[in-house]
Amino acid sequence: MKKPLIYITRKIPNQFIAPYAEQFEFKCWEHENEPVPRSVLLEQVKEADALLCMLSEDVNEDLMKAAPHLKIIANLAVGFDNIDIAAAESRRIVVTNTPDVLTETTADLGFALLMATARRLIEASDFVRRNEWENWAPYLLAGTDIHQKTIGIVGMGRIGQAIARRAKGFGMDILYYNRSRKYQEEAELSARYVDFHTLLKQADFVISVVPLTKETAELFNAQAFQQMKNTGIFINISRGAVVNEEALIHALKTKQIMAAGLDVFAEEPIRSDHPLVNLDNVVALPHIGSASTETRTKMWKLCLENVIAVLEGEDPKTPIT
Ligand code: 8YV
Repeated sequence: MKKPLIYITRKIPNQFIAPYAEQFEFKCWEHENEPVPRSVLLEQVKEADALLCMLSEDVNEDLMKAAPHLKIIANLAVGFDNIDIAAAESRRIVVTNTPDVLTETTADLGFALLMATARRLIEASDFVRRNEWENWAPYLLAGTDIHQKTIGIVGMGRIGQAIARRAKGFGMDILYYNRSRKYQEEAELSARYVDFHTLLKQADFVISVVPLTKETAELFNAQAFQQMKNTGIFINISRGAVVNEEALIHALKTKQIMAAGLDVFAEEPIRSDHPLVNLDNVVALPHIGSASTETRTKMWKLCLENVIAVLEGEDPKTPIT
């Protein structure tokens, strides 16, 4: 009998697929660092029973049409804004993501960005590298404190809560805004539920942890940045498109807000001539929220477990719906 075919859109370390090689056939795009060209992808998924894909793939109706045998789409990410969920549902294709396994790693990165922007770590490191450290001076590269300040967490899901736990350890006041109020969690985290505008006005650090949806697209617009404190710092570890980048650039240039730490951008990857890269008050990272070796291993494994479960007629561990 023909083995079910699992198509993977990046080179996957062999150790992850080896345990399943007897029962399943694997076809993988040959590069780890380059996305599969669309035309190749459309051709290669033709016979696939399962698709294991990355955020960089637009999994739309055309792709699903090109893969008529598809039973599951397993995204190597917790976000799934790259997948047309309605189209998958109408074709009865299961969609899975990788929640939980990346929560703490992504929260670590969020906090690292917060600290790097507040204490100007990248600027300071570049200063030493450029051999400009000639004297000590009282306000040399002086940043702003983190402890005892107010953090405003926009999106109190798993990662938002993990950010709150870190903030609690730093003695911060915690405000949050979420679609629905989380009574139990807010009590445990000593977090206070406020509306979006109050959060913007009162927080010293505003951190975006919301998924990208129709409701959150450009949530952080000109009006939002105007409401933030002039000493405020904006951190984004969710999706670039929740921000109106023109408005953010304006707010940073005119010192409406003090700084931004960004792991995500509206169009990725960005190049070094992107206006957000060339501002001293921005720390820009290449979407590495969950990029620790340990977590990547867990993400690959979870994706494969989901794929195998569905191909064997069982329920996947982490379906989206
Ligand atoms: C991924 C992410 O690191 O999970 C998500 O939604 O944005 C990140 O964790 C990355 O995009 C890999 O697909």
